[in-house]
Amino acid sequence: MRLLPGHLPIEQQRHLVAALRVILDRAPLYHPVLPRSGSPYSVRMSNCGPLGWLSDRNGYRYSPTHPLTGEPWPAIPPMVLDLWQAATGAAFPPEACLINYYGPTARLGLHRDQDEAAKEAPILSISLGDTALFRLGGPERKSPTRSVKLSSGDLVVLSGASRHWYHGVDRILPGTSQLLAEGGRFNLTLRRVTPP
Ligand code: MD6
Ligand code: FE
Repeated sequence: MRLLPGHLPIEQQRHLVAALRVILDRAPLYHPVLPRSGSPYSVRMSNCGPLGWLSDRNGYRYSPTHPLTGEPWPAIPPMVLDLWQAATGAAFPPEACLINYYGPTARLGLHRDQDEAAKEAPILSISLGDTALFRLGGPERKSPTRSVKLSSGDLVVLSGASRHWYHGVDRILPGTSQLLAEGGRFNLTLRRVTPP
């Protein structure tokens, strides 16, 4: 895992939040549920890009359309595509940008990103708003883990072995950022889905 702390200057963070607002007007945050149990996530989600990641009673999958509006996802903002190129050095663009929103008590359980046919493509994450306590593990669910603080403007690149490591968000630290008027945290996770 490569952490790029404070990579995004505050003006770029504000610019990105403004772009997110436009995206979320068209593709509203919704409450996803876990496969089988149907229990709701505490995180709300939306997507931009040609494909969006969905979790519903039937499982995890990528879809070209929003589950509630039925509309195609909005495009990934050019600034985000530039960040992908700069941070990953990949010769191909991402196809999916998952937008996670964490209120003060939201968390995300330990998981691996493994629904992509492009198994070896890097993943880029961009954090905006309140600081998160991110948990990074290893290749097995029982692998030792460590806690990493992700602050507004930080980027994380998972590539190589870490592309397949377990990770999650233990909690956010409310009130640690002034970026979002409503408080909380956005995380963008950019992925290649189909083999380039
Ligand atoms: C989050 N991030 O930071 C959740 N996945 O809110 C992820 O699940 C994640 O940060 C793959 C690669 C990087 C990540
Ligand atoms: Fe993940």
